[in-house]
Amino acid sequence: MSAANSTVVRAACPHDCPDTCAMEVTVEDGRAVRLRGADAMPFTNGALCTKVAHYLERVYSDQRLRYPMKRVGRKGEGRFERISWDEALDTIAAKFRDLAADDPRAILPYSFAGTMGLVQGESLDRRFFHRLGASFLERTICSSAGTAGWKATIGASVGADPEAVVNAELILIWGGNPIVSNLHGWRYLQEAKRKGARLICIDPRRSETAEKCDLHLAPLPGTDGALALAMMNVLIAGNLLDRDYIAANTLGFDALVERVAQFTPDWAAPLTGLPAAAIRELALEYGRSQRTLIRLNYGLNRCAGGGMAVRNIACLPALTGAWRHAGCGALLSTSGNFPLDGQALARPDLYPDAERFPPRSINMSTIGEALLTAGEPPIRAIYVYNSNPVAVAPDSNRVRAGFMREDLFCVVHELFQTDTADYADILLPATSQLEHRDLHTTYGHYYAVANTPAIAPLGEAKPNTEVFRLLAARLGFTEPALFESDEDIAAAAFRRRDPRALGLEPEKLAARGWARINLPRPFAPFASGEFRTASGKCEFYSEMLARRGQDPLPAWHPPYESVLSNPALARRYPLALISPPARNFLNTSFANMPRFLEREGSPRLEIHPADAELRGIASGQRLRIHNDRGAFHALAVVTDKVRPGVVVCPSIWWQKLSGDGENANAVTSSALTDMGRGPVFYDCLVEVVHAPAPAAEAG
Ligand SMILES: Nc1nc2c(c(=O)[nH]1)N[C@H]1C(S)=C(S)[C@@H](COP(=O)(O)OP(=O)(O)OC[C@H]3O[C@@H](n4cnc5c(=O)[nH]c(N)nc54)[C@H](O)[C@@H]3O)O[C@H]1N2
Ligand SMILES: Nc1nc2c(c(=O)[nH]1)N[C@H]1C(S)=C(S)[C@@H](COP(=O)(O)OP(=O)(O)OC[C@H]3O[C@@H](n4cnc5c(=O)[nH]c(N)nc54)[C@H](O)[C@@H]3O)O[C@H]1N2
Ligand SMILES: [Mo]
Repeated sequence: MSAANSTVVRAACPHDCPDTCAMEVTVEDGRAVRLRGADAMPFTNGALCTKVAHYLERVYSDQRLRYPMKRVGRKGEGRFERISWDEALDTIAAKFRDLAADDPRAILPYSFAGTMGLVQGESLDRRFFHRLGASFLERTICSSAGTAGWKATIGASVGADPEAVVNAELILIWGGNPIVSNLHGWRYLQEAKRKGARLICIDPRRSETAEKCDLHLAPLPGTDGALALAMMNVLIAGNLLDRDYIAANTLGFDALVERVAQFTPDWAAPLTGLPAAAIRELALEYGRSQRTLIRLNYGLNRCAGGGMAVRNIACLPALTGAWRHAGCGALLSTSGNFPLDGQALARPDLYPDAERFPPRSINMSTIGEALLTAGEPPIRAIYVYNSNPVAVAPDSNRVRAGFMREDLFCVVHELFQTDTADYADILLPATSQLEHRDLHTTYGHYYAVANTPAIAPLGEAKPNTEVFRLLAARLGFTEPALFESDEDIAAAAFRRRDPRALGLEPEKLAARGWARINLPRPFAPFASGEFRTASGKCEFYSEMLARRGQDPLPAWHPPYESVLSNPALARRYPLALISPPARNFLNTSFANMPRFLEREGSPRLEIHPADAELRGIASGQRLRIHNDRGAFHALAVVTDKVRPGVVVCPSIWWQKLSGDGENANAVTSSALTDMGRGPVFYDCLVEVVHAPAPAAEAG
């Protein structure tokens, strides 16, 4: 029976994924009853991933926080008591007012990509904390190393058109697992394969994607920079070059030739753990065709040399001239082509008194240290939204110790009672994507997607923006920018006069739900140069890096922790651990939903038969994975999907749902990358041993 009040509302998937799907929500009598991928949106193509296909279970989950609460137990214990919104907001405002009178930089916002929406993720929140004069947060936890490396070579986060990749004859999938983390992008790669393209996957693990490729190369983690240098060496030595393209569109070719002469395949072989012949063959195959695409992802930027690795890889297509063809070249992110008005969204000009309080930045990737060391001023309050730092930040023992501080005032605004929420003094209920308005750009295609609210907020949940408007009023702020409606914020997000914004007008977007930015189709961004660097060239020699006193040329930055770069550490902890995305989780989002917990089973550690045998380990046994920073437990999966010397824990588990109160970040390091000050999650040596059954472990 069809309900009288049935409507279809256009929505956007808010999650941190390159695909940013357009969705349609059917609402009957105020309740969302059906959610599907929009058919007409080319990239979404009517399909959703395994997780978001069941999104309504998340929206209507009985685990949703429905009203504000204050902590009644110890920090981390997770015991709370219901309070009113008035009490919650008054408490926060009073605390912030007190701290701000002394030094507002004692207050730190902490957010990431729980929603990727411009409105709920980077508008009023930014304005509010700017106006307050709070510390700035360096949002580095995902992609900042790769972004910086790409920027040094290419200039901005712009790359090959993901809808045109069928033009490529050879595709390298490098440091990414699109079947898991970029499913809609994978559809285009598969189409290329059907049309005859050869797919090569470069990943330490034989991932779901590697299984479907023509060739899989498994370098040791953190060694992609060396592999790319050796490929350049072979291309140059073999004269597999587009000399015209190089002359017209690149900077520093002669210096590059000189630099990479030393980086032969024989040099790279022991570093990468790949045979020199395989490296040479890869480079020759790459150099033989101009119609090549490198689809990089951020899996390879989470190590000491993550910035340089991406910088080196980004040099390859300019050597062969691959950029001449649409869908060819390389693709890391498409985000840099959206004509966003960042100043209008975030209003950094609202910062009150830069002379008295020089702006201070805190790196989110080292939040444990930031909370534990006395800064100037120390952090006395943290306001967490759109993120779950206790579970996702590296070196969780330190992160938890920081959040344990009795004198730290902690606000968490969340949909669920996450590991981080357990440390809140005040816990606020947040709306889901179906309950608020938003506007999305993306890093995986060239469409903007609008999100119209479909249902009323559940319980007393409020959108991020609404809470900041209420707090601004309580703090006596009067700037109109702090009280703008979500609709007005969305309407001003794009620079109207930028030709790329043609077609992105708010009314048009809201009506159809999505629109491609106004770019030629297909889009070949660097077919005739026009790189986004200062020189307008692809910079083999980077003037930006030179100015900063850094090595201006491609170089090799070894991992902090590996058998070759740190043999003393490797004698105690010989195995390299990586903890890439699990198929049924999205970072820690969805990792509390029964359906997905059931599918993932329990934390697993994939280990090669040779490494397992050495330690007397069999599949199904409970393992303890440890190093000097900490330990966590997982069930052994003995498999040749991982190469010897590497172990893999699909992630990210909620600590409190993992069985032992820990996840892979118990052992990861909070050291930072060479560029972009990013985290090094996949640069981590461990040892693995049998663990006693959990019962015997009590105490
Ligand atoms: N289902 C699902 N989808 C997701 C996510 C999720 O958690 N779950 N996360 C989202 C987020 S936050 C992001 S940033 C994006 C991208 O997410 P990424 O974390 O970049 O994930 P993947 O694209 O899966 O790439 C990880 C792959 O890189 C490999 N890898 C690890 N270390 C190295 C290395 O040193 N070199 C090379 N060559 N490969 C390495 C891993 O084995 C893995 O197969 O995906 C998003 N999509
Ligand atoms: N070991 C290991 N650690 C990793 C990674 C890894 O591969 N291995 N990957 C890293 C990467 S790439 C990333 S991007 C980070 C991800 O780290 P985060 O961005 O922190 O991602 P999530 O864990 O999904 O947490 C997002 C939270 O935001 C909440 N949320 C969603 N929408 C809203 C909203 O509208 N309002 C509010 N207030 N809250 C909302 C969700 O419920 C969720 O709990 O993790 C990093 N950590
Ligand atoms: Mo990420």
